[in-house]
Amino acid sequence: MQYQQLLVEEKNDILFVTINREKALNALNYDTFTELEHVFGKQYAKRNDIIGVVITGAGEKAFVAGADIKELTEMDAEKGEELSQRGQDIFFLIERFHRPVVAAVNGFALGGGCELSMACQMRVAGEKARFGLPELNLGLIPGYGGTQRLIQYIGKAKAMEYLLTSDMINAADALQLGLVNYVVPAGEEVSKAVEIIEKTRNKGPLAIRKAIEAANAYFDSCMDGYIAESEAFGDLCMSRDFREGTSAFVEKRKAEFKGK
Ligand code: DAK
Repeated sequence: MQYQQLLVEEKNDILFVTINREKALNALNYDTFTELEHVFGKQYAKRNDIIGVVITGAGEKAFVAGADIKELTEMDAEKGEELSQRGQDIFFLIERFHRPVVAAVNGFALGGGCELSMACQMRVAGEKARFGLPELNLGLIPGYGGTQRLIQYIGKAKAMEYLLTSDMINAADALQLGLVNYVVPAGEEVSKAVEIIEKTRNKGPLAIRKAIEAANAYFDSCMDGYIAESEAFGDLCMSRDFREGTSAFVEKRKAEFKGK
């Protein structure tokens, strides 16, 4: 697939995905969702050589200013539910990706943009970043997992406040609330995201995959996270990576993991 709405580049085993609709403040239209689905669900789903992904927005003003409001024409209940589920499924691909996905939030992250950032496993905010779920202003509610993930990150009391008032959350407050991992000077969001991903480079790839699966199981009502953790632990005990990791420790050398 030729990407029209995204810039997708690989550098030093890291994938950089930029939502590239600067004139519309990187609003997520239907085609952007299709391309994100292709990147995370097909093109890079089995690429074990990629050590992490950075998602950011083009320009200096916005990460993503929401779903493309101009595309949200009237729709019936069935179509609305279907589109919401489609968005949720695509964001699950990001949340469950086998390597860390870090959002480099370089400006407004509103509505679907805030939801996209929350589907990433970590968030680095620039000083000018603003998060918010303003859907109620449009007579809607967040439809791409926002009602669920905001509570997961900041707890129900503050999440209810931001959900019901549509107030924006500035970078300093986002850090204090636990919504973002770091706040950095504007322009340094991507390099900080890369720094985090680089710290995971030499870990066992299978262990990283299983850690992500087990952590996500905590939030999956169909799963028991403790059982998921034990199963993942058992699987890893059978891996060559586990034998390599323990042998390398005993032999006082650097482990060379093969992801097997
Ligand atoms: N969609 C489309 N275009 C947008 C946009 C958006 N979300 N946000 C900004 N733009 C466009 C503006 O229309 C403008 O385009 P032109 O007029 O120049 O053609 C350009 O980007 C620059 O924006 P502004 O001129 O407004 O820039 P300002 O600096 O004055 O203001 C702002 C920046 C971010 C405060 C403002 O643009 C703004 O309030 N934007 C809208 C924020 C927002 O409400 N986002 C949507 C949240 S609701 C659904 C599932 C989910 C959703 C909906 C349905 N279903 C399953 C059916 C989710 C919806 C949302 O995300």
